Amino acid sequence: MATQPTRDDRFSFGLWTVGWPARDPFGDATRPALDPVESVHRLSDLGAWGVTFHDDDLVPFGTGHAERDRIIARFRGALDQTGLVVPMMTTNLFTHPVFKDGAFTSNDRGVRRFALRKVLRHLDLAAELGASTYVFWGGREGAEVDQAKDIRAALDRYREGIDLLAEYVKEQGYGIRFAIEPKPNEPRGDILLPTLGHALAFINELEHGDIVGVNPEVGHEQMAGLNYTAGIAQALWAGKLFHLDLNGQRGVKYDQDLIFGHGDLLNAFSLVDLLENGAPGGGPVYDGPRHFDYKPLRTEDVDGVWDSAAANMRTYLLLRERAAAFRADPAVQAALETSGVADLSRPTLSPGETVRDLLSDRTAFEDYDADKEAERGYGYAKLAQLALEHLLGAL
Ligand code: GLO
Ligand code: NI
Ligand code: NI
Ligand code: NI
Repeated sequence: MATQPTRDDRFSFGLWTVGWPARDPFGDATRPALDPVESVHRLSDLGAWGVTFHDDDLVPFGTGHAERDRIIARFRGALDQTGLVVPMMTTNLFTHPVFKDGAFTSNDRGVRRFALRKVLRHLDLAAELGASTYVFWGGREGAEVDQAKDIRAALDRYREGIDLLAEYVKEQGYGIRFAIEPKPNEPRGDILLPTLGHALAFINELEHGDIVGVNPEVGHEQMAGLNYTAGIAQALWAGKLFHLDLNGQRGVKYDQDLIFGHGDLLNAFSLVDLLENGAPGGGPVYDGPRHFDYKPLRTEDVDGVWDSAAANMRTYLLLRERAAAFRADPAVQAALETSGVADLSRPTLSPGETVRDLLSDRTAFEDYDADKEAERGYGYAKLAQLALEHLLGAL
């Protein structure tokens, strides 16, 4: 099987990923800024399919009209030359000091109005460039001081903002869907919509929630100690997996944005298995971009940047290959059978059966020998080891 990426694999990268000059809270940049046009060419050469970006990644904050048009035209030239597409775009609502208390949820109304305008302008460009997804990562929507932020009011304003923007997209007929990216903390002490579950609950409260889904990031869920694959499965179940951010994270700590697979590798394996092969019991599948939101290590020079970009795709393809072998292995099929994995897809009540029928079914309770039934082993240890051995290429 191929471990050389092709356009069909639909790998995409944020301009801000490879382009990160590696400035961190404790140190200066260790690499020069990259020209977005060069990034497009390099990503294309590596076999990527798409490129994504924040408004300010391409057009620096505060750039005048004419210069903005020139920059965009030059960027479009690179897209045309390479055939790279722009599947997703997003807004930087976190770098400029004006957003220090948030964007849609700043206590300052003027900031909130400015944030909406900043998004609206970039949404118009997203429609022009044919992006189908628009991501909202509310990095500054949060607080450090409990008394400083009325969370209920902040959620009202968050909803007002997202609904207004969604209504605009519908009115304009842009055909763009929104994807909210949860994150528990960093840069704020606590961020609103900290996990995928919070985001799904928020979406349920929207007026235009039909075009709003989630963009879960591996590291963000793992920063909250959560299981990314399980979260992705729930987002699929809810019909809300509109996009995803792939990377690596090693435990509950700062947002590492490692190369995909360079964190919890077993979870990366189960993720690729789910994305590529679907759930064992069927159900909705994800057919969107395989988007990488990682940061090349600060220790790397420019060569290391491109090595790391290639590593994300190669790791994904290797895992895809191992996941296919896992599913095809008769020993795995037998282990799944022993574990009763497919049985979970069977409704607990039979067709037409009512709660009254259940109450009168003595085998379900009165005659049910719980102690005896509890003797069953589920065989999960064997299943886990089969997964691990396939992952290692031992089978
Ligand atoms: C930061 C986020 C950020 C978003 C990006 C897209 O932790 O992952 O990189 O993905 O702003 O909206
Ligand atoms: Ni992130
Ligand atoms: Ni991250
Ligand atoms: Ni992200």
